[in-house]
Amino acid sequence: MALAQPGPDMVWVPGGTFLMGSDHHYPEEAPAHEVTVDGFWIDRHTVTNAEFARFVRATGHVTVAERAPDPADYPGARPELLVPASTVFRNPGHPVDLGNHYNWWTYVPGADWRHPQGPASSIRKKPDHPVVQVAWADVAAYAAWAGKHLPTEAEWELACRGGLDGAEFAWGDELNPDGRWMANTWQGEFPHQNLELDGYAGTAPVGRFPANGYGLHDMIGNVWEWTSDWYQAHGDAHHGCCAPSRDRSIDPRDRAAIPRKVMKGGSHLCAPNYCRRYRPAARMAQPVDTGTSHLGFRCVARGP
Ligand SMILES: [Ca+2]
Ligand SMILES: [Cu+2]
Repeated sequence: MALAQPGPDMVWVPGGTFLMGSDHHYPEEAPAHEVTVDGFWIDRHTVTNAEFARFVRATGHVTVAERAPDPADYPGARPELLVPASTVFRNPGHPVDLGNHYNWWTYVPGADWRHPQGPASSIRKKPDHPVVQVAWADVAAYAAWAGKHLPTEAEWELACRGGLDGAEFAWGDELNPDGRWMANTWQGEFPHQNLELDGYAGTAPVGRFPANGYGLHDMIGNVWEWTSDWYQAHGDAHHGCCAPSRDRSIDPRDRAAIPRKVMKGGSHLCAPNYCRRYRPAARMAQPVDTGTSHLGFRCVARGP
């Protein structure tokens, strides 16, 4: 299916030069540097469960989480982990050591996009929530089917800033202007106390929070979003020799040597006491084989 004309569910982001990254937060965001991007179309909201279901019906696509991993790809992995499964957030119900993310992330057999919290969960009442538990191969297949692409990190960040170059947040410099919640994040002490002051404990239906300056919803919070860039620390690109590459995106401690993409935007799990990544400059590395209960995506279309 080719994209003839972007529909009303996409908006045009004018190209230009903007300040990407930040010198005031996590090291992987620095240094702030000027980047020039051509104009492009981008989805107004993240791809929903209903939209992903249409793609699966049309193509028969089976997601990464629904397939058993090949033992050859995961040397040393315990056999009981080589089953269809995905990564689910579980509220431990009490304070835990924040240095160990296994205190709230669990690898759950049977978790997939139709069962985002595990086999007993369902998306039946969540057609308008962002699809989650999708790995890179899944989102790339969706984009190809839709005649679109995944955004580069620079495209994504330019779109997220909504015309407010250099601002802290996608809506300005205050987290809660006039006391309002502008995105679905985490209030309270992560990971055990979710005060839900913004109205949502987990994902929210798309479009429930105010749009940014370009008319885009949920660029910040709700779910992290895949981008097409191989992960590299900004600092390496600026002080080192090399352009980002698939091989250099691999965490040297990872025995399976899974390459990593950049994900952006933060999620409903981002909390002041743990992860202040509800900002346009924030970024994290995500292994391409791994979907989670707080990671989704949206697409772009380029050219006239
Ligand atoms: Ca929330
Ligand atoms: Cu976070």
